[in-house]
Amino acid sequence: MRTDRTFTMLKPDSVEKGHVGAILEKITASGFRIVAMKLTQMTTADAKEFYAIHKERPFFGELVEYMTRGPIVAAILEKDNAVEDFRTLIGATNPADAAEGTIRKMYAASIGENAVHGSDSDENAAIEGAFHFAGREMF
Ligand code: IDP
Ligand code: MG
Repeated sequence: MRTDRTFTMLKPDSVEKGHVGAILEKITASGFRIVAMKLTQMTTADAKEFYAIHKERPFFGELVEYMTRGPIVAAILEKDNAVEDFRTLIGATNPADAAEGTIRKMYAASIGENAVHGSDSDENAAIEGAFHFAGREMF
């Protein structure tokens, strides 16, 4: 299992608010190389599958509505220790708890609309990257 790749989505709120350029700048300035990237929109079925682990949670319906309401930027990122380092860069799920200078502290509005996704394990990084990209779209 490789340990140098993670998967991210700049969520619909980031696209709506025009934060894509600033967030990508912060990601690349932090040493991540963009391996794959596209503007795309998840269907309801896509979001239910992507977030299936949360299907029993009370916020699941709200999460699916949010993640499908507009385009996202999906990307695969490469760096040593990618998963952990990217989770550090984005900060806590709730921006109120996120460290100063993290992407969620800077750009997230709430625990629900929290600007960015980051994979939580090497295994999920591979699954999530393959969910959004074909092998020929990875560089
Ligand atoms: P993570 O994105 O930091 O890994 P998870 O617990 O995996 O956080 O939750 C997935 C996503 O579900 C969050 O990023 C957020 O968009 C949403 N979410 C998590 N907890 C809540 C909540 O309590 N209320 C509303 N939405 C939530
Ligand atoms: Mg998670």
